[in-house]
Amino acid sequence: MQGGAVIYMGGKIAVSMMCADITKLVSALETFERCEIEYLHIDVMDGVFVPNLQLGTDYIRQLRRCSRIPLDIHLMITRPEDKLDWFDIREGESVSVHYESSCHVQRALSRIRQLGAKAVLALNPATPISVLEDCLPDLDAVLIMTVNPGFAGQVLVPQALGKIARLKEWISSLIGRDIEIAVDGNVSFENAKKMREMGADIFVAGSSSVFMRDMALEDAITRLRESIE
Ligand code: S6P
Ligand code: MG
Repeated sequence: MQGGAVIYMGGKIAVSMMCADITKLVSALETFERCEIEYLHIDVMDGVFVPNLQLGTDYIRQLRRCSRIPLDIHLMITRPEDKLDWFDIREGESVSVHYESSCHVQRALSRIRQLGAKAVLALNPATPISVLEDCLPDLDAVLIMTVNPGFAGQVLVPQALGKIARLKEWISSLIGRDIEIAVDGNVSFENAKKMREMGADIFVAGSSSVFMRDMALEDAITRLRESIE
């Protein structure tokens, strides 16, 4: 290679902030900037759509003040179309809503785009990819849940791997171009490699990789990058 910057062509990493050690948040954010992490993944849970409560609107506002990394907001809430304005969504951010969370997902997706963010539709493990067909014009990416949403530290639902490959092929046969595929849940170093082979582009990294207890953040990020090259 002569001069010029090295261009990284591998998958992108979205670190799951719900798995971060709150006592080391500032230094973790510095590490993420240094390692050129592509997104901060924010899990928002309402205790209704999923049986858990997680990160709120004030946390999100404060995080924007502490980091320049774009947010990837994963809304696990019912009727997200009525609540999007709570999040002060910015241009360049990415926002996912669940197909299963509303009968008005198209309204939610088009509002997300209107706000300048990337519109992403998330599918639970048991939801077939065919439900995406009439949403494709409104989508910038699809989020394939590889665990049932609600908690970190779960085991991969194995059939979700084949779903990534089927989705990749189906989208290009239908519209003749690629739409980014994100994967979320038990994205371990080993699973990430398989997910990459199946066609995943964005990897949500939680307790199975970047936030492993016995590994330094920077080392874990390097290892994950190697798995998704
Ligand atoms: C789960 C949530 C995820 C988790 C992440 C945790 O409902 O959407 O984003 O935070 O999957 O990662 P891990 O490696 O613990 O499964
Ligand atoms: Mg998530």
